[in-house]
Amino acid sequence: MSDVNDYAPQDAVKANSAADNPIEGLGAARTRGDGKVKVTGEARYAVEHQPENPLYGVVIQSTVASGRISRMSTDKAQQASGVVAVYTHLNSLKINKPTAIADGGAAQSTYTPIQDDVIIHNGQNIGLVVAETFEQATYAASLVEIEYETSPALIFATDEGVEPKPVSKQDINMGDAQAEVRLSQRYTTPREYNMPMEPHACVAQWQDGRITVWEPSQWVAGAQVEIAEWLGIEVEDVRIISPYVGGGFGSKPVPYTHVALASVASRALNRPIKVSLTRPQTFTGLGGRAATSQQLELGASRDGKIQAIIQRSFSETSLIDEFAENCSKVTARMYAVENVSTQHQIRPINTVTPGWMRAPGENPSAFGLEVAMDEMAYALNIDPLELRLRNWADKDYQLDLPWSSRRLKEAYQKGAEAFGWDQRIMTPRSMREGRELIGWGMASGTYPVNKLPAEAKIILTPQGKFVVQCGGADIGTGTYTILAQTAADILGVASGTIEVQLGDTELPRTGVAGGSQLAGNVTAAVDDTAKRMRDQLLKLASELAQSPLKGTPASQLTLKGDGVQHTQHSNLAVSFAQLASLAPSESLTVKGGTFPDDMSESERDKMVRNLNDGTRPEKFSAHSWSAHFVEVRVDEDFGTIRVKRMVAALDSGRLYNPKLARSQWIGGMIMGVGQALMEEGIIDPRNGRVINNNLADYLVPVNGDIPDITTINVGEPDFEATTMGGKPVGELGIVGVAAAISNAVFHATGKRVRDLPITLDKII
Ligand code: MCN
Ligand code: MOS
Repeated sequence: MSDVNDYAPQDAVKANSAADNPIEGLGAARTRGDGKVKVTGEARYAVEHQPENPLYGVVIQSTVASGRISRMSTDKAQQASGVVAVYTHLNSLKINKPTAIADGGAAQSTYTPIQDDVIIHNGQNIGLVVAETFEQATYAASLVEIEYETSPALIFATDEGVEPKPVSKQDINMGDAQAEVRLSQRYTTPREYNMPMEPHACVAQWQDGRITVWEPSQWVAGAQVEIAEWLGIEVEDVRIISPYVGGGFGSKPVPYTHVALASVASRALNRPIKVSLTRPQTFTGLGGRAATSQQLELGASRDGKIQAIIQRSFSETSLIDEFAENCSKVTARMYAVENVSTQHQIRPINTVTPGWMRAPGENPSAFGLEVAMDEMAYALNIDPLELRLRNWADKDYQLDLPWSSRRLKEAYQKGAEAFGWDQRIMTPRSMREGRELIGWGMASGTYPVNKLPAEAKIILTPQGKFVVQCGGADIGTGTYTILAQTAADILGVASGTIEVQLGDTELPRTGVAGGSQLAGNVTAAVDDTAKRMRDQLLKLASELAQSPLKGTPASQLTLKGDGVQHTQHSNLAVSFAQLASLAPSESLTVKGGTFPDDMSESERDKMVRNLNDGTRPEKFSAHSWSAHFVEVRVDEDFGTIRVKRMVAALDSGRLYNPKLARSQWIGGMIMGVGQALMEEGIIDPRNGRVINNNLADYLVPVNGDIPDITTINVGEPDFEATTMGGKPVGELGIVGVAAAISNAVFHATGKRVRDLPITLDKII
């Protein structure tokens, strides 16, 4: 991998080097503050929390896809050594059905385990064995005897069969577009899995009518609601603790049924319980990205103006929940096309309810559209980049709104330049080196700006240090680091001296680390809070009886050098530690945030507990943008595909931390390589079992698969998009990568692969 220093100079934000930005505020390429505790193992992940006298729970999963449990015997398991309880539908341990997100709740799946004998998918969580040790529970789980009465199962979503349900439909202006050149193709993506390093594992501890759950969470406020619903208790009686998350990639916004089992079992037994899904169990204990299929029809004039797009797409969902991996999210937005008709349907089958996975919707949507654009470029014999420029959207045609900012042309230009795109010979199979066919492909990507208010708190400690608190998560993204940088800017201290606390329902209200919005939401909240703290400190310095600055108007004071100084006479000063010792302690905690001042506490709760309450800028259409350029090498004899180079130019607005933004972008791009070339859940057509349910068979890229990656920042602060001027980063990097790779493989081989992943059997 290339050196982390090759991110572009930050022209967007003035100060970038330590010399320019000694406090390492926003815009500085500061190294992650949580890096050391993670590398040294000091950081405790959820299931590493060791309560006193814990029990261990092991989940039992079904081995058929459809039907009912006709007989179950837990006798042998219950008699095994160390076993404390075996919970199945045979006991009457109640779990309430949680409210789905669509209905204002926090449940991504409404399945409630162990309430009946019905089986709706293979690998369904149907029991929990609880023992004194993990090994005892694992062994006892193998002793549970289960027989099934199976019924016919729908294993794959297809064109035929199930009654589809349209979830989105749009006709921008379907006039009778006359197109000289038409193409119509189907693009598919398989079932994919998030695969975070940290498995889904929790510790649930019931105590005195309340429950505390150490649960890796992208959204503690949501986890709190769902667990309260399962247990039938007040939301306030649930505490979620999640300071570190070992990756989620969309799989950890909400807890899944193993957490319901852990929570009710802890209450029933009145002891803390640890439950960890095994890696194979994570494939069906929660859902990954749904398989998708889209038929795209593009019509264009000979000179390369796209005149119409018609799209019909579907994705699979479970029999009980409506989850849509909406393939039309990008279709009407990327280009200036007047006539667009899209319809996305969901098709219920016998699977676990699918879930979010990095850029749900945008990701398969961009795969279809951006490969189709490449196909159109070849049909018209126009350079693929040139075709995109000829269809440049000067506004959002879908919403008929101006862009808040769209530096995609700059991205095309700078990306192409860095890649050397003008050296490309259009004809497939025309570039080679020895046995290797060389393919150059490109594609665009985008991700929308989502927004939600948030709260924060800042405390000045007796030692004169600042502590920033916020309920948001850091799932490996850098939230800890950028919040210290945000506060440092205002408080004038080095960001490394600021402690940030995150991931706890006891901390100030914050919404989800999802939809690539948390950075924008919480930097704005901390910025506001830090300004209130600054004003408070200036006031204290000028008013406290024993302050050396007493009587100096606050307007002549400033925060500098770890204290308050006179703007004219820097020797007139009081240190923060000194102020802390002089001031009443309640004056040293300041709350702030971005909720409207008059909004009630309960309204605020409702907002952070609801995934549908996010807002978008009203007068503008706000998005991040990207242009990907990829070189692949295909061995002509063996058909092996290697990615040789990747260049991406990206517009995420202002970067709060260019080093972390780059790390996020390349993380997304690497995931895109996996999606393009490797990732595919292989399902047994006989019984719906996920065959490759482990990291040896479900392939994700390793170091050796990843080439040189160049990222070029073309963003500029966009204050129409967000308060702090930044746009989404976390999910942007993956969108469009699979299309760019597929297009490169076509250029190398002449073989168009429309079904991911692009494995060698598809190009021979
Ligand atoms: N950032 C920045 N400038 C901006 C915006 C963001 O420098 N204008 C940087 C910051 O370091 C910030 C990070 O990028 O912490 C991500 O910010 P943002 O785009 O707001 O995304 P979220 O904080 O909401 O994080 C969630 C997002 C999502 S939705 C998925 S999926 C995903 C992703 O982040 N999952 C991840 N990146 C991940 N990275 C890791 N390591 N692990 C995951 O599970
Ligand atoms: Mo990300 S898939 O929105 O958690």
